[in-house]
Amino acid sequence: MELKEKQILIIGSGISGIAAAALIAHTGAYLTLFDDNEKLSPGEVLAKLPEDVQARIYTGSLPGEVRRQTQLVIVSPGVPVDTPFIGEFKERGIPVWGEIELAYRFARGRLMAITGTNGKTTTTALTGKIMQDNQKEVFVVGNIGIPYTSVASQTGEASVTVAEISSFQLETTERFRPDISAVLNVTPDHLNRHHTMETYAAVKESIARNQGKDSRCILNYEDPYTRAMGERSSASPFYFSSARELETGIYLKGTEIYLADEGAPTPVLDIRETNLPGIHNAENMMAAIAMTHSMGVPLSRIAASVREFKAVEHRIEYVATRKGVAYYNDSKGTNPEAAIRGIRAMDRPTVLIGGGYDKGSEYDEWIKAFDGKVTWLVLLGQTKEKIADCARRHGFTNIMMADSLEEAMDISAGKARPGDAVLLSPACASWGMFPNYEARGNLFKKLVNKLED
Ligand code: UMA
Repeated sequence: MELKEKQILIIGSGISGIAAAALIAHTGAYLTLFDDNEKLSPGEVLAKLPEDVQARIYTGSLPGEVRRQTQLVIVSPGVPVDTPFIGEFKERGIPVWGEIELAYRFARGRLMAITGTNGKTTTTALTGKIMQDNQKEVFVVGNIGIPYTSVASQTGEASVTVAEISSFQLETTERFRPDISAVLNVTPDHLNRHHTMETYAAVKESIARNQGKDSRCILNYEDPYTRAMGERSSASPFYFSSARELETGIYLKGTEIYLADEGAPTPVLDIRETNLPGIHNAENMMAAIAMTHSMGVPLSRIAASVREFKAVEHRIEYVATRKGVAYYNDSKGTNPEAAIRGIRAMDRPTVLIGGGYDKGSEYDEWIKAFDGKVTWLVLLGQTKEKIADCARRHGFTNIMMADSLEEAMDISAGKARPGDAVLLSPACASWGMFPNYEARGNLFKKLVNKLED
């Protein structure tokens, strides 16, 4: 689509909206940037835009005249698309693209795209590392925190882009067609946005919708949703399994990962040689290995990169298991949005340690993301009363107060049952109690390692 002189409306002034505006700015299109948050002033949005980007800016509400002029809508991932506001554009036949679709139309080179309910950030980071170790121009983008639009114009024919794609982002794709895709698993999540599991799974499945049989979609054989996707996919399914040997595919046998792809099974690596503990991580590794192998990277080189890979410290970092309870350090979850990712990454009942320095954040969305998973909330720091009030307003009352991280750990270890997780993901900065989040995370890890097994 020729964008020159088109009236384009970008919705959302978070990192996606700003990057989308910067990408379109030089096409000769007329840009309008709208954010429905009435607490934001147009001046604050303007300050986020690069100096050479010209756009009309509206916050709170959008005048009818601007809506009527709009010829193309670009939505940020956080914008739900089944609302009357978006419906009005669709009824008039105005295309509504996500920021990912926009980036895809500008991008060059090969694209590897990963989705799934859990593990997609680790798999994307690992796939990115394997490719970066073996290829010159590799971009790692998407839900992982770097908008695809922010790199799209830098990509060339020789580039490889590794993209973490969320269900929010898939909802508004159209031509988006990865050269290789992966759907790691589908378990209940984001149901407030997608309403039913069927819709949510269908959105995930759409990652491979435009692929042909000449390209692969990597799928989890042990997940009923993703196994079924392979049976009807227009792409070539290639399965991974942590529970059985596959005739063709990649699987875990004991602690060894084997790949069987047109030939006898080849051992790739022993998961004990890696820094990624747990079966869920074996699955993430298998997906990354299958994807990079399908891109032509030799297995020995893939194995070397996987052995070197370290999960990002303090970011949903697995620390240890004590008395059947898995401890996770997400000290880098210093704001509610980051902490939402922390809690979403948990796949079991969780005792959550939160609270810290007051940055004036609102905690409603974080509390809503608890989604029945949080059994106890253990609070510390300046924000503890504010968070407790907010949690109670949302009907969550299993709250304990602590005066120090040491006390919070004692309480959490007492409340957690075997099979549970304890997660430090404070949604607040560490200041006032620690010099920085690293110090907070390091103390947490020290306390975990001191716990008796
Ligand atoms: N807004 C509107 N109208 C709406 C909704 C939001 O105007 O109907 C405005 C908000 O007021 C705010 C802005 O849009 O100013 C925020 O946009 P956004 O929520 O799309 O957030 P971005 O900053 O652009 O970040 C998004 C992803 N956010 C979400 O999907 C909610 C980031 O994933 C992603 O890293 C980033 O794009 C780059 O691709 C976050 C996430 O929580 C981390 N993802 C979910 C998850 O992992 O579970 C899906």
